[in-house]
Amino acid sequence: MIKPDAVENGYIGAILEKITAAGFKIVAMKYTQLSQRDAEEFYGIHRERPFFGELVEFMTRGPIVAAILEKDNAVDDFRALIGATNPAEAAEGTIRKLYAASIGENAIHGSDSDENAAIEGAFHFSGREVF
Ligand code: 3AN
Repeated sequence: MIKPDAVENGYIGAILEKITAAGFKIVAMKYTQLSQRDAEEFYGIHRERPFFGELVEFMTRGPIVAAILEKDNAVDDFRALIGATNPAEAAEGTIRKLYAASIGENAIHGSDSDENAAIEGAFHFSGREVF
């Protein structure tokens, strides 16, 4: 997901350019907005964390771009491309270093395993929206 902060700041195009230039194939994509219920479900694993309320509020405040990406070693390579959760710790040239302002508003989400990628893909897309 390209998160609400990056959408608000006009970074959709630049971020998609970095993703495709890094060799990822976009197999599904949509411009949408999460409801409170959607965000609570998507981030259910963080429900007990102190930042959960803030995270849900942030993720629902405006539109996002959701996508499913394909590549060999996609999870690890995408996490390398986006950089550390905290942009202050993200490597030079990573998406979060370039386009994110804080750990709470960090521009982009990437799945942390193939298993979660499948769950998160099915959360956003029906079978006929995946190519
Ligand atoms: P990542 O997105 O790098 O996998 P996670 O899964 O640890 O990071 O956290 C999920 C999301 O929760 C982050 N993308 C960020 O928006 C938010 N988050 C994580 N840690 C904090 C924190 N300490 N304060 C505020 N928000 C946080």
